[in-house]
Amino acid sequence: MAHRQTYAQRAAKHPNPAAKALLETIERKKTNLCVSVDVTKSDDFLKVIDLVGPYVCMVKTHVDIIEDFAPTLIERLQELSVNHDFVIFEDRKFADIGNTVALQYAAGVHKIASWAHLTNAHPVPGPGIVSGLAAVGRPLGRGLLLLAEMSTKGSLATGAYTEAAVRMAREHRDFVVGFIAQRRMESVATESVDPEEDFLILTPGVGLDTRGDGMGQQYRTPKEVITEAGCDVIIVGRGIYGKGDNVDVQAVQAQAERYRAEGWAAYLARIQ
Ligand code: 5FU
Repeated sequence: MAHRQTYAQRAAKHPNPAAKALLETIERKKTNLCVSVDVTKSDDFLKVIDLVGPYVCMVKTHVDIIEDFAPTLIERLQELSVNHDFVIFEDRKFADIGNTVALQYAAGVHKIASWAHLTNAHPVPGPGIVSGLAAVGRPLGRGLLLLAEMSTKGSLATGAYTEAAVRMAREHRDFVVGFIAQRRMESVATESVDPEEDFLILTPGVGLDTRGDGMGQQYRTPKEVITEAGCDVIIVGRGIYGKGDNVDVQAVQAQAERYRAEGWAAYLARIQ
């Protein structure tokens, strides 16, 4: 099973360029931490990313929440991605027909496909959503994650829905590189498992100091997520930067290093 191997072993074999780059970055920087930068002002966005950059393998964005968005923000983000050596994941959660998501991915204000190494989609419309996004993203060497589960209380993405998401991913392994999920998916929908398949499991809902946010979010620790549930990347937002305004430089750096160290120790415990 993929999660018994090291990130380096998996990087060496992975056929998708974005997934390979992520696995290589994790190994090179010894971090499986992705920071989700959910702030609404460009200055705060760039400041938080610059502070957490040394500690992360990936930065996750919700670019549509930036109030003062301008195309130059993407240029700054790309510079930070190169300088700090991290992969960019736009958490767009596409959920429409193939033709529409292809347009949303390629065009509009944000032109996500031109800069996000990874993005994600809800499987709810059926496989056409993957074909639509793949038509845009595959020629660019991008990768897609399907939302097989969510971290929130009362999520409907369970049981037969999660199984259908896994089957959909197995039919599009050239572009679908993994899942947003709370556990590994190898044991889900087991009728057609290729022993060579290596889906990355990226997991939000991670916090060390609290178990929820009063709006449905549920937090687990890096140990629960990486060691016990076998996931590959911890996604942490407010646990690192709080509300994201009045950024306290030392506090943000200290939290980023704290989550990095916890996530990496949890990985070492898993592969030993
Ligand atoms: F798909 C999901 C999910 O199931 N749970 C999530 O929390 C995505 N997320 C995202 O991770 C959510 O949109 C936030 O951007 C981030 C979690 O932020 P937090 O501040 O760590 O709760």
